[in-house]
Amino acid sequence: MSYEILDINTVARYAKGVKAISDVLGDGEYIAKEVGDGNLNLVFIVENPTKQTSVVIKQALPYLRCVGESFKLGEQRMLFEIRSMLFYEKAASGLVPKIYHYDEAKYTLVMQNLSKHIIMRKGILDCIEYPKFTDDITDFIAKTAFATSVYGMDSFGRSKLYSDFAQNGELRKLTEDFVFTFPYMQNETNRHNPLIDEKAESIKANGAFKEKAMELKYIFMTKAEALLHGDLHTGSVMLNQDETFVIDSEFAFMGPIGFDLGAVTANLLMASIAMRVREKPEYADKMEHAAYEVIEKFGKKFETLLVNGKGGMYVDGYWGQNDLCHKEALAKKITSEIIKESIGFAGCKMARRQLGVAHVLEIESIEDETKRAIAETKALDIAVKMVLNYENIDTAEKLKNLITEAK
Ligand code: ADP
Ligand code: SR1
Ligand code: MG
Repeated sequence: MSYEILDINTVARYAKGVKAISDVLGDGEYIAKEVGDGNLNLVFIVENPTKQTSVVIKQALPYLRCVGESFKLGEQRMLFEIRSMLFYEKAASGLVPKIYHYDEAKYTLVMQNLSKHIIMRKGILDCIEYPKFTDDITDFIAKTAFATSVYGMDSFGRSKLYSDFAQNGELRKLTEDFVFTFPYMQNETNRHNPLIDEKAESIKANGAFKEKAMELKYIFMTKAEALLHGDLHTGSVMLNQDETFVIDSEFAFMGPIGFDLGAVTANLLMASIAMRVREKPEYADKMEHAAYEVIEKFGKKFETLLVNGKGGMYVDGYWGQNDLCHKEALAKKITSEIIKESIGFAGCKMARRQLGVAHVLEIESIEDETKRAIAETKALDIAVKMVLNYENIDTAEKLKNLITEAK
Protein backbone atom coordinates (compact mmCIF):
# COMPACT_ATOMS: atom_id res chain seq x y z
CA MET A 1 0.00 0.00 0.00
CA SER A 2 1.35 3.43 -0.86
CA TYR A 3 1.51 6.54 1.30
CA GLU A 4 -1.75 8.16 2.34
CA ILE A 5 -2.26 10.32 5.41
CA LEU A 6 -3.97 8.25 8.10
CA ASP A 7 -6.89 9.40 10.22
CA ILE A 8 -8.63 7.81 13.20
CA ASN A 9 -10.74 5.58 10.93
CA THR A 10 -8.13 4.49 8.42
CA VAL A 11 -5.50 3.90 11.09
CA ALA A 12 -7.73 1.37 12.86
CA ARG A 13 -8.27 -0.47 9.55
CA TYR A 14 -4.54 -0.28 8.84
CA ALA A 15 -3.81 -1.85 12.24
CA LYS A 16 -6.27 -4.69 11.52
CA GLY A 17 -4.67 -5.38 8.17
CA VAL A 18 -1.08 -5.73 9.36
CA LYS A 19 -0.36 -9.04 11.07
CA ALA A 20 2.50 -7.72 13.22
CA ILE A 21 0.08 -5.15 14.69
CA SER A 22 -3.00 -7.37 15.00
CA ASP A 23 -0.81 -9.97 16.73
CA VAL A 24 -0.21 -7.41 19.48
CA LEU A 25 -3.77 -6.05 19.62
CA GLY A 26 -5.65 -9.36 19.23
CA ASP A 27 -9.19 -10.03 17.96
CA GLY A 28 -11.92 -7.45 18.40
CA GLU A 29 -12.82 -3.96 17.30
CA TYR A 30 -10.07 -1.36 17.28
CA ILE A 31 -10.58 2.28 18.20
CA ALA A 32 -8.10 5.07 17.54
CA LYS A 33 -7.43 8.58 18.78
CA GLU A 34 -4.84 11.11 17.64
CA VAL A 35 -2.59 12.31 20.46
CA GLY A 36 0.16 14.10 18.53
CA ASP A 37 1.20 17.19 20.42
CA GLY A 38 4.64 17.47 18.86
CA ASN A 39 5.72 19.90 16.18
CA LEU A 40 5.87 17.55 13.24
CA ASN A 41 3.91 14.33 12.99
CA LEU A 42 0.69 12.38 13.51
CA VAL A 43 0.61 10.06 16.54
CA PHE A 44 -2.32 7.66 17.10
CA ILE A 45 -3.10 5.38 19.98
CA VAL A 46 -4.95 2.34 18.63
CA GLU A 47 -6.69 0.25 21.28
CA ASN A 48 -8.55 -3.02 21.45
CA PRO A 49 -10.84 -2.46 24.48
CA THR A 50 -11.88 -6.13 24.55
CA LYS A 51 -8.36 -7.35 25.10
CA GLN A 52 -7.12 -4.17 26.82
CA THR A 53 -4.23 -3.97 24.38
CA SER A 54 -2.90 -0.93 22.57
CA VAL A 55 -0.14 0.32 20.29
CA VAL A 56 1.10 3.71 19.16
CA ILE A 57 1.25 4.39 15.43
CA LYS A 58 3.29 7.38 14.36
CA GLN A 59 3.16 8.67 10.81
CA ALA A 60 5.15 11.45 9.15
CA LEU A 61 3.15 14.22 7.50
CA PRO A 62 4.41 15.83 4.28
CA TYR A 63 4.72 19.21 6.00
CA LEU A 64 5.90 20.84 9.23
CA ARG A 65 2.86 20.59 11.51
CA CYS A 66 3.75 23.49 13.81
CA VAL A 67 4.11 25.93 10.89
CA GLY A 68 1.38 24.61 8.58
CA GLU A 69 0.83 22.82 5.29
CA SER A 70 2.65 25.52 3.34
CA PHE A 71 5.97 24.44 4.93
CA LYS A 72 6.74 21.28 2.97
CA LEU A 73 8.82 18.61 4.70
CA GLY A 74 9.50 15.20 3.16
CA GLU A 75 7.70 12.32 4.89
CA GLN A 76 10.86 10.26 4.16
CA ARG A 77 12.17 11.63 7.46
CA MET A 78 10.36 8.72 9.14
CA LEU A 79 13.03 6.39 7.71
CA PHE A 80 15.59 7.97 10.03
CA GLU A 81 13.38 7.58 13.08
CA ILE A 82 12.83 3.92 12.13
CA ARG A 83 16.55 3.25 11.55
CA SER A 84 17.71 5.00 14.72
CA MET A 85 15.02 3.35 16.89
CA LEU A 86 16.04 -0.09 15.61
CA PHE A 87 19.64 0.77 16.43
CA TYR A 88 18.74 2.07 19.93
CA GLU A 89 16.81 -1.14 20.68
CA LYS A 90 20.23 -2.84 20.65
CA ALA A 91 22.63 -0.11 21.82
CA ALA A 92 20.39 1.33 24.54
CA SER A 93 18.02 -1.52 25.23
CA GLY A 94 15.27 -0.76 27.72
CA LEU A 95 15.55 2.98 27.05
CA VAL A 96 13.34 3.10 23.92
CA PRO A 97 9.82 1.72 23.39
CA LYS A 98 9.44 -1.73 21.81
CA ILE A 99 9.11 -1.52 18.04
CA TYR A 100 6.37 -3.84 16.72
CA HIS A 101 6.38 -2.87 13.08
CA TYR A 102 7.49 -0.25 10.59
CA ASP A 103 6.53 0.53 7.03
CA GLU A 104 8.97 2.44 4.87
CA ALA A 105 6.33 3.03 2.16
CA LYS A 106 3.61 4.38 4.45
CA TYR A 107 6.16 6.15 6.68
CA THR A 108 4.73 4.60 9.83
CA LEU A 109 6.36 3.34 13.00
CA VAL A 110 4.33 1.09 15.31
CA MET A 111 5.53 0.90 18.88
CA GLN A 112 4.74 0.18 22.52
CA ASN A 113 2.11 2.49 23.96
CA LEU A 114 3.83 4.12 26.92
CA SER A 115 0.53 4.46 28.75
CA LYS A 116 2.08 4.32 32.21
CA HIS A 117 4.57 7.05 31.34
CA ILE A 118 4.25 10.76 30.81
CA ILE A 119 6.01 13.26 28.58
CA MET A 120 8.68 14.70 30.87
CA ARG A 121 7.72 18.34 30.24
CA LYS A 122 4.20 17.64 31.46
CA GLY A 123 5.44 15.82 34.57
CA ILE A 124 7.72 18.74 35.32
CA LEU A 125 4.73 21.11 35.35
CA ASP A 126 3.22 18.91 38.08
CA CYS A 127 6.51 18.91 40.03
CA ILE A 128 6.90 15.15 39.64
CA GLU A 129 10.33 13.85 40.62
CA TYR A 130 12.09 11.32 38.46
CA PRO A 131 14.87 9.71 40.49
CA LYS A 132 16.18 7.60 37.60
CA PHE A 133 16.20 10.27 34.91
CA THR A 134 19.76 11.59 35.08
CA ASP A 135 21.20 8.08 35.24
CA ASP A 136 19.06 6.78 32.40
CA ILE A 137 19.51 9.71 30.04
CA THR A 138 23.28 9.81 30.54
CA ASP A 139 23.36 6.05 29.91
CA PHE A 140 21.45 6.64 26.71
CA ILE A 141 23.70 9.45 25.48
CA ALA A 142 27.02 7.95 26.57
CA LYS A 143 26.28 4.43 25.29
CA THR A 144 24.83 5.40 21.91
CA ALA A 145 27.47 8.07 21.30
CA PHE A 146 30.35 5.79 22.25
CA ALA A 147 29.02 2.85 20.25
CA THR A 148 28.82 4.93 17.06
CA SER A 149 31.98 6.98 17.50
CA VAL A 150 35.47 6.13 16.25
CA TYR A 151 36.22 5.05 19.82
CA GLY A 152 33.59 2.31 19.85
CA MET A 153 32.93 1.36 16.22
CA ASP A 154 35.20 0.38 13.35
CA SER A 155 35.43 2.32 10.09
CA PHE A 156 33.27 -0.13 8.13
CA GLY A 157 30.41 0.11 10.61
CA ARG A 158 30.68 3.88 10.63
CA SER A 159 30.65 4.12 6.82
CA LYS A 160 27.36 2.23 6.84
CA LEU A 161 25.96 4.57 9.52
CA TYR A 162 26.99 7.63 7.48
CA SER A 163 25.19 6.32 4.44
CA ASP A 164 22.10 5.25 6.44
CA PHE A 165 21.68 8.75 7.87
CA ALA A 166 23.31 10.93 5.19
CA GLN A 167 19.99 11.72 3.53
CA ASN A 168 18.46 13.28 6.66
CA GLY A 169 19.46 16.69 5.31
CA GLU A 170 16.02 18.25 5.54
CA LEU A 171 15.83 17.85 9.32
CA ARG A 172 19.46 18.85 9.80
CA LYS A 173 18.61 21.99 7.85
CA LEU A 174 15.65 22.63 10.18
CA THR A 175 18.07 22.64 13.11
CA GLU A 176 20.65 24.73 11.24
CA ASP A 177 17.96 27.33 10.55
CA PHE A 178 15.70 27.17 13.60
CA VAL A 179 18.34 26.64 16.31
CA PHE A 180 21.43 28.41 15.01
CA THR A 181 20.22 31.15 12.66
CA PHE A 182 16.63 32.44 12.32
CA PRO A 183 16.03 33.28 16.01
CA TYR A 184 18.95 35.74 15.94
CA MET A 185 17.86 37.70 12.85
CA GLN A 186 14.62 39.04 11.39
CA ASN A 187 12.61 36.05 10.17
CA GLU A 188 8.91 35.60 9.58
CA THR A 189 8.77 32.39 11.63
CA ASN A 190 10.07 34.06 14.80
CA ARG A 191 7.72 35.01 17.61
CA HIS A 192 8.30 36.29 21.11
CA ASN A 193 6.49 37.86 24.04
CA PRO A 194 6.17 41.61 23.22
CA LEU A 195 7.37 42.37 26.75
CA ILE A 196 10.85 41.11 25.83
CA ASP A 197 11.10 43.14 22.60
CA GLU A 198 14.13 45.03 23.81
CA LYS A 199 15.96 41.88 24.93
CA ALA A 200 15.16 40.14 21.63
CA GLU A 201 16.49 43.11 19.67
CA SER A 202 19.64 43.23 21.80
CA ILE A 203 20.43 39.62 20.90
CA LYS A 204 19.85 40.23 17.21
CA ALA A 205 22.32 43.12 17.52
CA ASN A 206 24.87 41.22 19.62
CA GLY A 207 27.69 40.53 17.16
CA ALA A 208 29.79 38.55 19.63
CA PHE A 209 26.85 36.23 20.37
CA LYS A 210 26.10 35.83 16.67
CA GLU A 211 29.74 35.01 15.93
CA LYS A 212 29.70 32.21 18.53
CA ALA A 213 26.35 30.93 17.26
CA MET A 214 27.89 30.61 13.79
CA GLU A 215 30.92 28.86 15.26
CA LEU A 216 28.57 26.37 16.93
CA LYS A 217 26.56 26.00 13.72
CA TYR A 218 29.81 25.15 11.92
CA ILE A 219 30.58 22.46 14.51
CA PHE A 220 27.03 21.13 14.16
CA MET A 221 27.35 20.99 10.36
CA THR A 222 30.80 19.46 10.14
CA LYS A 223 31.60 17.33 13.18
CA ALA A 224 30.23 13.88 12.32
CA GLU A 225 31.34 12.35 15.61
CA ALA A 226 28.57 9.87 16.42
CA LEU A 227 24.95 8.99 15.72
CA LEU A 228 22.81 11.52 17.57
CA HIS A 229 19.16 11.58 18.46
CA GLY A 230 19.20 15.17 17.25
CA ASP A 231 16.18 16.50 19.19
CA LEU A 232 16.65 15.23 22.74
CA HIS A 233 14.50 17.69 24.67
CA THR A 234 12.16 16.84 27.55
CA GLY A 235 9.29 16.43 25.06
CA SER A 236 11.23 13.48 23.58
CA VAL A 237 11.34 11.61 26.89
CA MET A 238 8.45 9.60 28.40
CA LEU A 239 9.02 8.34 31.91
CA ASN A 240 7.81 7.50 35.38
CA GLN A 241 9.62 6.80 38.66
CA ASP A 242 10.89 3.43 37.42
CA GLU A 243 11.51 3.73 33.70
CA THR A 244 12.75 6.24 31.14
CA PHE A 245 12.07 5.98 27.41
CA VAL A 246 13.49 8.11 24.63
CA ILE A 247 11.13 8.68 21.68
CA ASP A 248 10.99 10.82 18.53
CA SER A 249 14.40 10.35 16.93
CA GLU A 250 13.56 11.50 13.41
CA PHE A 251 16.33 14.14 13.57
CA ALA A 252 18.96 11.38 13.94
CA PHE A 253 22.22 12.12 12.13
CA MET A 254 25.99 11.79 12.50
CA GLY A 255 26.91 14.91 14.45
CA PRO A 256 28.77 16.33 17.45
CA ILE A 257 28.15 14.34 20.64
CA GLY A 258 27.67 17.50 22.68
CA PHE A 259 24.48 18.30 20.78
CA ASP A 260 22.29 15.72 22.57
CA LEU A 261 23.93 16.45 25.92
CA GLY A 262 23.32 20.17 25.38
CA ALA A 263 19.67 19.58 24.50
CA VAL A 264 19.02 17.79 27.79
CA THR A 265 20.95 20.36 29.81
CA ALA A 266 19.14 23.29 28.17
CA ASN A 267 15.72 21.80 28.79
CA LEU A 268 16.42 21.09 32.46
CA LEU A 269 17.67 24.65 32.92
CA MET A 270 14.59 26.09 31.20
CA ALA A 271 12.40 23.88 33.39
CA SER A 272 14.20 25.19 36.45
CA ILE A 273 13.75 28.81 35.36
CA ALA A 274 10.04 28.25 34.64
CA MET A 275 9.38 26.50 37.95
CA ARG A 276 11.11 29.29 39.91
CA VAL A 277 8.85 31.85 38.28
CA ARG A 278 5.92 29.55 39.03
CA GLU A 279 6.95 29.83 42.69
CA LYS A 280 8.11 26.24 43.08
CA PRO A 281 11.63 27.03 44.30
CA GLU A 282 12.48 23.61 45.70
CA TYR A 283 11.50 21.86 42.51
CA ALA A 284 13.33 24.51 40.49
CA ASP A 285 16.48 23.77 42.51
CA LYS A 286 16.07 20.07 41.75
CA MET A 287 15.79 20.72 38.01
CA GLU A 288 18.87 22.95 38.10
CA HIS A 289 20.75 20.31 40.06
CA ALA A 290 19.63 17.67 37.54
CA ALA A 291 21.23 19.76 34.76
CA TYR A 292 24.56 19.70 36.61
CA GLU A 293 24.18 15.99 37.33
CA VAL A 294 23.64 15.25 33.65
CA ILE A 295 26.92 16.95 32.74
CA GLU A 296 28.79 15.25 35.56
CA LYS A 297 27.36 11.75 35.03
CA PHE A 298 27.81 11.89 31.27
CA GLY A 299 31.43 13.00 31.75
CA LYS A 300 32.23 10.10 34.08
CA LYS A 301 30.46 7.51 31.96
CA PHE A 302 31.95 8.64 28.68
CA GLU A 303 35.46 8.80 30.12
CA THR A 304 35.09 5.27 31.50
CA LEU A 305 33.89 4.01 28.13
CA LEU A 306 36.84 5.70 26.42
CA VAL A 307 39.29 4.06 28.80
CA ASN A 308 37.73 0.59 29.00
CA GLY A 309 35.54 0.26 25.90
CA LYS A 310 36.48 -1.79 22.86
CA GLY A 311 35.70 -1.91 19.16
CA GLY A 312 37.06 1.33 17.78
CA MET A 313 40.31 2.95 16.74
CA TYR A 314 42.42 1.71 19.67
CA VAL A 315 43.95 -1.46 18.22
CA ASP A 316 44.67 -4.22 20.78
CA GLY A 317 48.22 -3.94 22.10
CA TYR A 318 48.55 -0.23 21.25
CA TRP A 319 48.41 0.98 24.85
CA GLY A 320 50.91 -0.65 27.21
CA GLN A 321 50.63 -0.80 31.02
CA ASN A 322 53.08 2.11 31.28
CA ASP A 323 51.13 4.50 29.15
CA LEU A 324 47.65 3.89 30.54
CA CYS A 325 47.84 7.32 32.15
CA HIS A 326 48.08 8.78 28.63
CA LYS A 327 45.00 6.86 27.54
CA GLU A 328 43.20 8.33 30.56
CA ALA A 329 44.50 11.84 29.85
CA LEU A 330 43.24 11.56 26.26
CA ALA A 331 39.85 10.33 27.51
CA LYS A 332 39.60 13.40 29.75
CA LYS A 333 40.56 15.73 26.91
CA ILE A 334 38.01 14.24 24.50
CA THR A 335 35.23 14.39 27.12
CA SER A 336 36.12 17.94 28.08
CA GLU A 337 35.74 19.08 24.42
CA ILE A 338 32.34 17.39 24.19
CA ILE A 339 31.12 19.10 27.37
CA LYS A 340 32.34 22.51 26.21
CA GLU A 341 30.46 22.16 22.93
CA SER A 342 27.38 20.91 24.78
CA ILE A 343 27.31 24.16 26.78
CA GLY A 344 27.35 26.24 23.58
CA PHE A 345 24.64 24.09 21.99
CA ALA A 346 22.58 24.32 25.18
CA GLY A 347 22.83 28.12 25.07
CA CYS A 348 21.57 28.22 21.47
CA LYS A 349 18.76 25.85 22.36
CA MET A 350 17.66 28.03 25.27
CA ALA A 351 17.76 31.20 23.18
CA ARG A 352 15.85 29.75 20.22
CA ARG A 353 13.03 28.57 22.51
CA GLN A 354 12.36 32.20 23.57
CA LEU A 355 12.80 33.86 20.17
CA GLY A 356 12.08 31.32 17.43
CA VAL A 357 9.10 29.38 16.15
CA ALA A 358 9.07 26.58 18.75
CA HIS A 359 8.80 27.44 22.44
CA VAL A 360 8.72 25.20 25.54
CA LEU A 361 5.55 24.35 27.43
CA GLU A 362 6.89 25.12 30.92
CA ILE A 363 7.62 28.76 30.01
CA GLU A 364 5.03 29.26 27.26
CA SER A 365 2.14 28.27 29.54
CA ILE A 366 2.91 30.87 32.22
CA GLU A 367 -0.29 32.85 31.75
CA ASP A 368 0.79 36.18 33.21
CA GLU A 369 2.78 37.89 30.42
CA THR A 370 4.94 39.81 32.89
CA LYS A 371 5.92 36.69 34.80
CA ARG A 372 6.53 34.87 31.53
CA ALA A 373 8.80 37.72 30.44
CA ILE A 374 10.81 37.27 33.65
CA ALA A 375 11.38 33.60 32.80
CA GLU A 376 12.17 34.36 29.15
CA THR A 377 14.62 37.10 30.08
CA LYS A 378 16.36 34.83 32.58
CA ALA A 379 16.62 32.05 30.01
CA LEU A 380 18.05 34.48 27.45
CA ASP A 381 20.57 35.97 29.89
CA ILE A 382 21.85 32.52 30.81
CA ALA A 383 21.80 31.40 27.18
CA VAL A 384 23.91 34.34 26.04
CA LYS A 385 26.46 33.70 28.79
CA MET A 386 26.65 30.02 27.87
CA VAL A 387 27.16 30.74 24.18
CA LEU A 388 29.79 33.43 24.80
CA ASN A 389 31.75 31.33 27.31
CA TYR A 390 31.22 27.75 26.16
CA GLU A 391 34.90 27.16 25.44
CA ASN A 392 35.74 27.63 29.13
CA ILE A 393 33.02 25.44 30.66
CA ASP A 394 33.94 21.77 30.83
CA THR A 395 32.59 20.73 34.24
CA ALA A 396 29.28 20.86 36.07
CA GLU A 397 30.89 23.06 38.69
CA LYS A 398 31.97 25.66 36.12
CA LEU A 399 28.47 25.64 34.65
CA LYS A 400 27.02 26.16 38.11
CA ASN A 401 29.33 29.14 38.69
CA LEU A 402 28.35 30.69 35.37
CA ILE A 403 24.64 30.29 36.13
CA THR A 404 25.03 31.62 39.67
CA GLU A 405 26.75 34.74 38.26
CA ALA A 406 23.87 35.23 35.80
CA LYS A 407 21.23 35.06 38.56
P1 ADP B 1 6.64 14.75 16.92
O1 ADP B 1 7.61 14.04 16.03
O2 ADP B 1 5.51 15.37 16.18
O3 ADP B 1 7.32 15.68 17.87
P2 ADP B 1 6.45 12.82 19.09
O4 ADP B 1 7.17 11.58 18.73
O5 ADP B 1 7.14 13.77 19.98
O6 ADP B 1 5.96 13.58 17.77
O7 ADP B 1 5.05 12.40 19.70
C1 ADP B 1 4.04 13.36 19.97
C2 ADP B 1 3.25 12.93 21.20
O8 ADP B 1 2.69 11.63 21.00
C3 ADP B 1 4.12 12.80 22.43
O9 ADP B 1 4.25 14.06 23.06
C4 ADP B 1 3.34 11.82 23.27
O10 ADP B 1 2.28 12.46 23.95
C5 ADP B 1 2.72 10.90 22.22
N1 ADP B 1 3.54 9.68 22.01
C6 ADP B 1 4.55 9.52 21.14
N2 ADP B 1 5.09 8.29 21.23
C7 ADP B 1 4.38 7.64 22.19
C8 ADP B 1 4.43 6.32 22.76
N3 ADP B 1 5.29 5.40 22.34
N4 ADP B 1 3.54 6.03 23.74
C9 ADP B 1 2.63 6.93 24.17
N5 ADP B 1 2.52 8.18 23.66
C10 ADP B 1 3.39 8.54 22.69
C1 SR1 C 1 10.90 24.04 12.97
S1 SR1 C 1 11.07 24.12 14.58
C2 SR1 C 1 10.33 22.67 15.18
C3 SR1 C 1 11.14 22.06 16.23
O1 SR1 C 1 10.43 20.95 16.71
C4 SR1 C 1 11.30 19.87 16.87
O2 SR1 C 1 11.03 19.24 18.08
C5 SR1 C 1 12.69 20.42 16.75
O3 SR1 C 1 13.21 20.88 17.97
C6 SR1 C 1 12.48 21.52 15.79
O4 SR1 C 1 13.51 22.46 15.78
MG1 MG D 1 8.40 15.52 19.51
